[in-house]
Amino acid sequence: MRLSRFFLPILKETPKEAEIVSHRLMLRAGMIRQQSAGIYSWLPLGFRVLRKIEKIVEEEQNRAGAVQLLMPTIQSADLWRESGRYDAYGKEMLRIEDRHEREMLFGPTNEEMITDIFRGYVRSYKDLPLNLYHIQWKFRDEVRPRFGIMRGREFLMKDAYSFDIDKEAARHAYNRMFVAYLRTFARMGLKAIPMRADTGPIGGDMSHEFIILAATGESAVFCDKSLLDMATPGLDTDFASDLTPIVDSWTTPYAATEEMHDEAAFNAIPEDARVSARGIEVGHIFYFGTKYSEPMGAKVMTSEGTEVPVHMGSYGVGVSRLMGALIEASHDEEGIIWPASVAPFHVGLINLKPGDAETDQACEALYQRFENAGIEVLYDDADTRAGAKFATMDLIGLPFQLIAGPRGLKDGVVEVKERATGARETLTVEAAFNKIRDALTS
Ligand code: 5CA
Repeated sequence: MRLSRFFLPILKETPKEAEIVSHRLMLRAGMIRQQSAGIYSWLPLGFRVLRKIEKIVEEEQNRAGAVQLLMPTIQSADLWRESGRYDAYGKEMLRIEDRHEREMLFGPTNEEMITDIFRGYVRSYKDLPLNLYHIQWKFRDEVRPRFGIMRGREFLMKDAYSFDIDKEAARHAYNRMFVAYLRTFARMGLKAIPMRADTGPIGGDMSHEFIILAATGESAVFCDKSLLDMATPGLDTDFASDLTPIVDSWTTPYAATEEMHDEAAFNAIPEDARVSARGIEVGHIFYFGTKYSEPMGAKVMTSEGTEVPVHMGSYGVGVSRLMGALIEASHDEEGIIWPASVAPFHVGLINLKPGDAETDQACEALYQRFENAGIEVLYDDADTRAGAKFATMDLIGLPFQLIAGPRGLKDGVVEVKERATGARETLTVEAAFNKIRDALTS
């Protein structure tokens, strides 16, 4: 992508309304724009990151055996009356009336709708286990939308729903999502800690929140330090196998959110292993048995020929919130530092002297080579000051910068800067290309 043809509305001033660094940086880097309280447009740079996050979430959901579909944002109130949640959900639900005076709502979550789909088709234990998910916009009329997209009113969520014949099978479905979540967040370079959590309006008796430790996190959390160094389950994880040992290893050390905190249990661990911090909830998984299937009549035939309500769980990932969490976890004074897996582009190619024939030619050739190699490059071909170019590249945080100017090119060299470390190297054009390509494909 050529910067001259891209839409990257960088803000010079630090926006006053933004209280936390991720919100400030997303506004300054032209990634999002607030349209109403807690409702944002995703500008091209932000949208690219959102898609990358979605893709990782999708790949890991698919790997764990979940099947993707897409449900609408608008739901009928009648469906929610069946579960009893229409009135219970309160003011957080955005209620709408259509032209026929039918009561509708903008979905804050989809337990009812997925249960309706399930009961419409599935009759037998032979069709289980089943886990269906989608990535769709949700609306919750939060009392205090804040911190930008971190606590929005409209936000993008991945929500999966599992259906099993009994509690034991449902536990396996829960474990699969638990492990998929560990992998998902690790692939984004995040350390997410599963913590025992309250179930709130979703319900159920078993639940974990996946928490990123960050000073600006909204919740107080408590955990054992050992969880910070646990190894993530690898690519070779067999999701059909018994995942209990993995889940046990992650749930045995103490970890709980404020609502579930047990001071005595926490104090029983050695003082130097106690972590009391703040955290950002990027995922939340629930097992709630027959809470929805029973009232909504989602039943299946067992192998013995009896009919039973199906056991369910639901599993959410805050896809849009993750972008804020990623920035909170990885930035410096100059701006964002994206991990390569979610970076909007991999390389920023800086032409220090557009209009200079030799520099233009070298940059064009590099631009094409990167594109042909499947490496996403943002080519700053704009006629602006070098200082402004560097500041913009640092702000938007692409993993590598390749800086080319007439002086270096006279000697056949360019500069490569690694955003995360700030390390700079002067290399031949060939060596610079190879270095970046190898680093991104290793
Ligand atoms: N149906 C269940 C799981 S599928 C559910 O709705 N769970 S939830 O309420 O915990 O939300 C799932 C995830 O969405 C949360 O872990 C959080 O990361 C994200 N989320 C929730 N509310 C917001 C919000 N207002 N803004 C941004 N992300 C949010």
